[in-house]
Amino acid sequence: MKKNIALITGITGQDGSILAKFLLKKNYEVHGIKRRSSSFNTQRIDDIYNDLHEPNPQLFLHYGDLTDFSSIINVIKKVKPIEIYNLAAQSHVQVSFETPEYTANADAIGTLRILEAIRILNLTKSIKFYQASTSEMYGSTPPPQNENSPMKPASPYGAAKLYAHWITKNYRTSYNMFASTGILFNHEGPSRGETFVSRKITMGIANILKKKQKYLYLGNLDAFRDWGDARDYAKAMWKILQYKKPDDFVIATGKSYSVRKFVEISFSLVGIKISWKGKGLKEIGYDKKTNRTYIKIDAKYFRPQEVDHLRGSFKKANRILGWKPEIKFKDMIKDMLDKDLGD
Ligand code: NAP
Ligand code: F7E
Repeated sequence: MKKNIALITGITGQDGSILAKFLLKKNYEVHGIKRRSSSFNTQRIDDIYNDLHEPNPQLFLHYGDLTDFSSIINVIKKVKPIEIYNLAAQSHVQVSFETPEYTANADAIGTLRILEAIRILNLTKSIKFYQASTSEMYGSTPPPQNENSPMKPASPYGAAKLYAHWITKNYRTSYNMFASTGILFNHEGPSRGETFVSRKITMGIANILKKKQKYLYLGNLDAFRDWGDARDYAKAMWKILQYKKPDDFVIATGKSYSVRKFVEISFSLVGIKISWKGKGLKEIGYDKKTNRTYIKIDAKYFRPQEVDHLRGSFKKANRILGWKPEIKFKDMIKDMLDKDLGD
């Protein structure tokens, strides 16, 4: 029987690595695009990568970069996938304020490059394309956000992703391509990048308990996010491409918590009750029993513009794809803490 072949851009990232494992379990042949870097950047997929000299390899890596059209078109031509998951991106919102042009090049034009490669290679009828859209596209639109909510991005990242979202929809309509988007709200887990707030908190706690770090420095504690578990969300990406027609789907949990609450729950899981005192940059999070300070505020973690509150409605995905989040918020934090305490 002919194998399903998937190509994942961003395979070395959180979602790419989880999706690769998910697709391998479904018996796909999985190809991934990785960037050249001066040291190894495949830690998240090392456990599934077999030496190609061994019999029957199922995972293949190709050098490429979303800012380099020739690498994109060559990989697609060589691999001829039936599904492409475009997960590669400069995905850090704060970093996008410092590298706005690069972020637009990789996240916005990078998506266009893939769509153009598919069109130029005359593969529009044989490839299903998935675009990793994001709740950051909603920006200042108040919750709950769904597929029809206005999109008012509040960062170079959000704006670049909105271009990618719309160009995907355009190629769907203009060229009758199977091009879908998943508008995913924040999703985390033990392999989350260390500078996103969730992982920064769980790693910070582990480092404090191991006496490797004294304080956890954070920015805005009062933003609300709808945090799900990346393992549930990888499943949603696959389901989106298995639906009979291309479409757009919000993937979220429908619940939101503040960063402050994330901190309180995480510390409570290691037996520390956090209280707060002070205001603004002088605010601290501390343990009343011991008077030990754990959290301090650093102005450098505040963004030029904040997205105040994201909480998604996943009704459409539930109704059409039968998808719902399975892993509970607290269990996800526990898994992250277990990983960081064990490292
Ligand atoms: P991530 O951990 O930051 O991974 C990003 C991946 O993209 C990495 O493999 C990275 O390679 C690769 N990459 C970056 N720039 C590239 C370029 N110019 N060319 C080729 N590859 C490049 O992100 P993630 O959390 O897995 O998110 C996956 C996708 O979903 C991203 O598009 C993100 O914007 C989007 N998204 C994420 C969330 C979330 O909460 N996680 C929510 C909504 C949407 P290196 O390993 O070499 O850096
Ligand atoms: O920030 C606040 C920060 O960087 C969450 C990406 O995956 O999800 C992610 O973007 C909140 C923000 O994620 C710190 O101001 C406070 O309000 O973890 P984050 P994000 O910006 O929501 C979306 C859906 C994506 O698509 C993105 O790719 O936490 N915050 N103090 C902090 N954030 C960070 N990073 N570091 C702090 O010290």
